[in-house]
Order: sequence, then C-alpha cells, then structure tokens
Amino acid sequence: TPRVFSGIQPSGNLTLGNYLGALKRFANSQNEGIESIFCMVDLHAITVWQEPDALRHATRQLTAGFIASGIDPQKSILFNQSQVPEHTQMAWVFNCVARMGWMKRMTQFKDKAGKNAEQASLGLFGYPALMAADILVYHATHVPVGEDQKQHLELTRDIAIKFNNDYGVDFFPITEPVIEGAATRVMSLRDGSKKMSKSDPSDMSRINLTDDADTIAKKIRKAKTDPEPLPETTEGLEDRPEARNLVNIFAALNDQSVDQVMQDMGGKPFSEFKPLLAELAVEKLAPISSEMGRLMQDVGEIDRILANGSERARTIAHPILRQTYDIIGMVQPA
Ligand code: AQP
Repeated sequence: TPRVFSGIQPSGNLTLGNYLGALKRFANSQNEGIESIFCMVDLHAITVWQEPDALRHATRQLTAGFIASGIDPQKSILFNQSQVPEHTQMAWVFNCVARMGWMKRMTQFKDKAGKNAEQASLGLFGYPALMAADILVYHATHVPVGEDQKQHLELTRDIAIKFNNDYGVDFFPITEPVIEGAATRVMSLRDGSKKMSKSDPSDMSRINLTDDADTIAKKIRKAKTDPEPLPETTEGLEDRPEARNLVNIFAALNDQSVDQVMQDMGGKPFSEFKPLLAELAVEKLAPISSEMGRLMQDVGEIDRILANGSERARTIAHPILRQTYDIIGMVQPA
C-alpha cells in the first residue's frame, strides 16, 4: 500500500520555493486518501547552528504553514522529528549501512559546508542517512520533494537496497521520489543560477510566506531579469534563467502549464508581466500567510497537534524499528 512521507526543516522562514516545491503539493496525496506523514525535521535543522528560541518558533510556525497549506492534522500525521526517537535509532543503523564514498558524493553537503568542510558538523555530513531513516522507518513508498532533494532520495534507495541485500530480506521498500510540476526548482530572485533558499543572506532573493503584499510586490518588481521582453514561445526561455524562473513561478501559482502561461504572456515586457505576477502571488499567498498568523495565536494548540501526531507516528515507526533490530541480530525483550 502506498504511504507518503516528507519533511521540511524549521530553519527559518518558509519560502515560495518550499511552498511550490513541497507544501502546495503535499495536500494532494492526503486528498487522494493516501496515508500521509509530514515532519518538521528539527534534528536536521541543528546540523547547522540554530538559536534555541528561534528553532522553537520556526517549528511551530512551520506547523502552522502545513495546516494553512491544506494539511489536515486529523487526516494526515503532522509531527516533529525529535518527539519520535525511532528516527535517530534507525539513522544509526543506516550510518552503518551507508558507505563513506556514497556520502562524500552528496552535493548538498559540499554546497552547505562550502570551502571549510573541516568545520562542518558531523551531523551535516550524516544528514542523508537520517533522511533515509525518516522515510524508511515508516516504509514510505512515495516522497514528494523539490528537485534539490533528488540525490538524497537516490541515496535512500541505495541504503534500502544494500540493507535488503546484506541481510537477505525484502524489508525496506524502494522509495519513489515525486518531483513534478512547473516549480520543482524555484530560483533566487537575485541570481537565476542559485536556488531560492531560506538561509540565503539576502532577503530580496526570496519571497517568504510571511511577507506582506507590499513586500511581495517590491521583491518581484526588483527581481533580476534581462532587458528583453518575454519571448513569444516556451523554447525562447531556454537560455534566460531569470525569465524562465518567473514564468515557472507564475505557472505553478496559477496551476497552469508553462506553455499555457506563455500563450497569454509571450512577448510582454517585464514592466507588464511583473505586476501581473505580483498580483497573482499576493492573491495566492495572502490567505496562507494570514491563516498562519491566526494559528500562531494559539501555540498551545499547535504543540498539542505535534504531540498527538508524534504519538501516531510512533505507532507506525516503533514496530518497524523493532523488526529492523530483529533482522540485524539485536537481542530484544520478548
Ligand atoms: N527553491 C526551491 N524550489 C523548489 N523546492 C524547494 N525546496 C526547498 N527549496 C526549494 C523543497 O522544500 C522542501 C523542504 O526543504 P528543506 O527546508 O528541508 O531543505 P532545503 O532544501 O535545504 O530548503 P532551503 O529553503 O534551501 O533551506 P536551507 O536554506 O535551510 O537549506 C524540500 O522538499 C525541498 O526540495
């Protein structure tokens, strides 16, 4: 039976990239009646420094972001990773399955550690093994994510395959990444070659789900573009990363294909297209942002949702961890 899992780090403000690449699509599986498990991956967040109060706040705000994006905590399981110890327990097993060589090929580690890899935390290096544990401790079959997570999902498959082979079992499923839609990789508004990211030092590079209408409009107006008007056709976007990014964003926000957007917008100068995009972004994001604000007024309720979700998550994760221990030969109480 299919089961969906995905996670987001409470490492700052949610961006338009997180929304279009992940959150907006999460409600799909829930609404199709597929069991769906969504996690605030707070243990992933501390692979780089987080102020404790900011982490607590971001975890609650992210939970509000999920709910405001259409995740129903009754239908789906919504929880934070640190309340379900089976994730880290499974991660240890996978630390012993994954090979150093596999981990060293991970481009996200290279990007995030930068030139100073010796100063990066061991957790940042091991991040993908914990991510594999997040997924496989539920035997999840499908993982909706943005394009940047593709390599980590391939590693998750490699870990499942090696575990199954090493122990001669057919235990872990080979997970399918679900990377679809017009905005699987939303780029920075300041640099069409970099992905939009919550940790980019420039706030002008991203749209935050908490930005107000004026800020959204200003960021889109100032978004970097080339001087030409939009091309007439989709093909004309090929060597124009900034133009392509804005068209992709428009398409994803409006639930259209890129071709459909180009039929309406092709040939328009940015002075016309940008205000239309800003208007659309405000129309789609403002209700989410105000719902998040409303939910954040009752932090106690958010904490209850997370505690309840964590309990439900454990009822799935615990037996799978126990079976894993049994397969690998750990003596357990009868
Ligand atoms: N720019 C993006 N376009 C499309 N999808 C994106 N995602 C992130 N950025 C984009 C997707 O959002 C989900 C959660 O991401 P995450 O917070 O767990 O980690 P991340 O990929 O590291 O996100 P950020 O915003 O770049 O955070 P920082 O700056 O803290 O590292 C994932 O499904 C991801 O693909």
